[in-house]
Amino acid sequence: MLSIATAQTFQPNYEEANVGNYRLPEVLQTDKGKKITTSRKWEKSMRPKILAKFAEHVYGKFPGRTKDMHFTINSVDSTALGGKATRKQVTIFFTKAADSPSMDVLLYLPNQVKEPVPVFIGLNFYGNHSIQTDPGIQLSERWMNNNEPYKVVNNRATEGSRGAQASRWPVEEILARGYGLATAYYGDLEPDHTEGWKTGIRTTLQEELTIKPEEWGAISAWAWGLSRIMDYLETDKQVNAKQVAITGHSRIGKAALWAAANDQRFAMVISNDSGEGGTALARRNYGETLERINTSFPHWFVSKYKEYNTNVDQLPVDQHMLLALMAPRPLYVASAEDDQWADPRGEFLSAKHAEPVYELYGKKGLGTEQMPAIEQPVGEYIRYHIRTGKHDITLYDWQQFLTFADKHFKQVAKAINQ
Ligand code: GTR
Repeated sequence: MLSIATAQTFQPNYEEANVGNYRLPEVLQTDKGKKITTSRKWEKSMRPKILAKFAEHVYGKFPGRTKDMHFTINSVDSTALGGKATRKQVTIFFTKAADSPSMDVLLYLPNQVKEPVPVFIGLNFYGNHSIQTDPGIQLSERWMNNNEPYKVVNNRATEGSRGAQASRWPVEEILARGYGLATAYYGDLEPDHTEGWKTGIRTTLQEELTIKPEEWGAISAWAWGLSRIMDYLETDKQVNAKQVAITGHSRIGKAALWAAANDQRFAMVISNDSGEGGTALARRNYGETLERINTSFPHWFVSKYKEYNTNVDQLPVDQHMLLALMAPRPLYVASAEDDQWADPRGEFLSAKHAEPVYELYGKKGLGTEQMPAIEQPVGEYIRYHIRTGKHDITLYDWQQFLTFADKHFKQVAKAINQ
């Protein structure tokens, strides 16, 4: 929760002229000043070091899967959404105990495609039932933030919560273009409040994962869950697990980036409005700052991150280095014009400064020094757009992501046309 002092005194800077000077850590230079010039050296020495720095200073550890993790398929309905989709609901149990911590995965697959399909994967904010009005989706019984318009009452979803966030999940569009969609409620992993860790996996799985709750933050716990969904997808014969695009909006976009940094099975990475602690450069004083995010959401990051509250220049990494960890995979960074809190320019620059690593693989990035005009996406392996409107994920955003996926996951179009 916000401390009253910070809430009253924090004045975000929205003037480009007042951003101040900063020097980013070099993504291709070792601590001893040596230049990295090949993708091999990047992978062997530099990449692991940067990843370890993000774990130590920002997000905390990212453990492997639990030994006894297993899946239960609860339902498969091939007549979902008027016959267009197969809806699968799968529970991932993390241990073999009767009361094992678990997460519920909802998977939609397009019925018109017979081959294994590429899949978009992303966590949701209000339960699987919130992404569609589909009455067949199991209603989440977990704790969630109260929300009047979404009919979340006493921290629980109600029947009226179905489809509450449907505008953020254009399922029919995704399916029509030949993709599947996998999602789970982020609160299955850790409820998003300062005490959430006490009931989330950072506590319930500490023995299985041999990790203490304070060794990772909520973002890392959510990211870990994304990898566990991937574990399931790898077992599903209707899914092309080599073509899974990880997506996420805002805080879940931060989690998606951290998951993809650790887990290179995600073949494409999409960050939507992820801002501070996501794609935006930490060193730019614009909109939300490192100090402010640590004050509002102390549970998201490890406590060491707070040491940089007032001296961000000392942080051994910046967010362009996180984006560089996505290379050579296609990466999409999306911003919104009215989401100045997330610092769209800082998101663009972060993508820009990740380019040298893509270049080591001969992959073209944004291909421009200038931030593009509104709704004029740019770039090849790193793509960027800024759309009109507020902090949100919209049909426009998804349409760009789908086109990006069509381009990089080429055989999709072929499969549909057969
Ligand atoms: C804001 C937070 C942002 C972003 C956003 C969200 O309040 O300051 O960093 O994560 O929440 O998740 O919608």
